[in-house]
Amino acid sequence: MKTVYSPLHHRRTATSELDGGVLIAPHERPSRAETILQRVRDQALGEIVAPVNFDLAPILRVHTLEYVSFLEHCWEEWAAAGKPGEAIPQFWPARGMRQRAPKDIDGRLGYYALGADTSITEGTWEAARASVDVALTAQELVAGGERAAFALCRPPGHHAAADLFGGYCFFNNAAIAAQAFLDQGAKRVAILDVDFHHGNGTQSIFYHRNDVLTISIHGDPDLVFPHFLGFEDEIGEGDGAGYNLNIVYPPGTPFSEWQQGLETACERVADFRPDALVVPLGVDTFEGDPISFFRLKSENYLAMGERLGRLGLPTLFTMEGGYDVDAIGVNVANVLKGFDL
Ligand code: Q9C
Ligand code: ZN
Repeated sequence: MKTVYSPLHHRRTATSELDGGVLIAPHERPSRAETILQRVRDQALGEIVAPVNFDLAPILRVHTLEYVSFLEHCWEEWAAAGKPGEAIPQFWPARGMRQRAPKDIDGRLGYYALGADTSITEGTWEAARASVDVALTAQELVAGGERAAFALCRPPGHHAAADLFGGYCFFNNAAIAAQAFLDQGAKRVAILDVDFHHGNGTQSIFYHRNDVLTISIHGDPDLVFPHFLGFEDEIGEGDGAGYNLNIVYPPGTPFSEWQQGLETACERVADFRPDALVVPLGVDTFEGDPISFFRLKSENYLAMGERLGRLGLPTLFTMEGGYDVDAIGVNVANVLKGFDL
């Protein structure tokens, strides 16, 4: 299958992630995309193509204009305010407080953030826009008749909600691509998120809708990020009731257990009879991942891809997490290889 890649991801080079009370070098770093690209090349998985530039319209189908404008101008406002470091939120509209975006940049940062793990930097906007272009270009390949395509998105997207950034995400690439399928005439789209973390942004964007089935298999949010969403009793609301499925596993989960969740998920996807499948693909389920707690092995990603391929659906993969940079290329390429077997 074809891979869509843009070197503009290099515009996001944050130096700080707040973790354990100190600023560390971010887990979500440029070498991630380069390692994956190199492996896709080495394994001759298919042509690597550059993205087309899209305007804001498909982004605004999913994100609010106020949020998009905030992201566009955040860095210049922060720098103009004379702040010495990267833009990191510190204050939130917590319980009992007003849910409104104030004028001050510290207030706006907190209003639009779901955590303090993701700093905004010079170039973040350009990289995040390019990441959406990558997803939408791959979406067009699939809509145009390709069996599948791999959007090598960086930064990732599945934690970003309509008006929230965090968890290393700014625009929800998978949700924007799913909406693009619908806007081009698809009746139903399924999103099956296999990243270690709950796809909270994707869930919340489609929570009240029955034209997008959202499924996520992830670490128990009682124990890990995103902490406040992703529990199994979240099944959708209103028209969306029954169209969200969360499958949760504990620390130490091996592929033999995880695979049962994938089977349940795939059966639900097949029952939904979607016109297209979007797979937010994170490989932070790997046993060596530094911030996660599942125990998948590299060979398991072949089986994962093979099962997804057996659905027989037009499929778009969007790159999400995975932080063992040495293994990320092998693991991602194994999913794509398994899919095409
Ligand atoms: N100490 C994705 O995989 N920060 N995002 C965790 C660890 C949140 C992960 C901090 C992890 C977000 C796309
Ligand atoms: Zn993740």
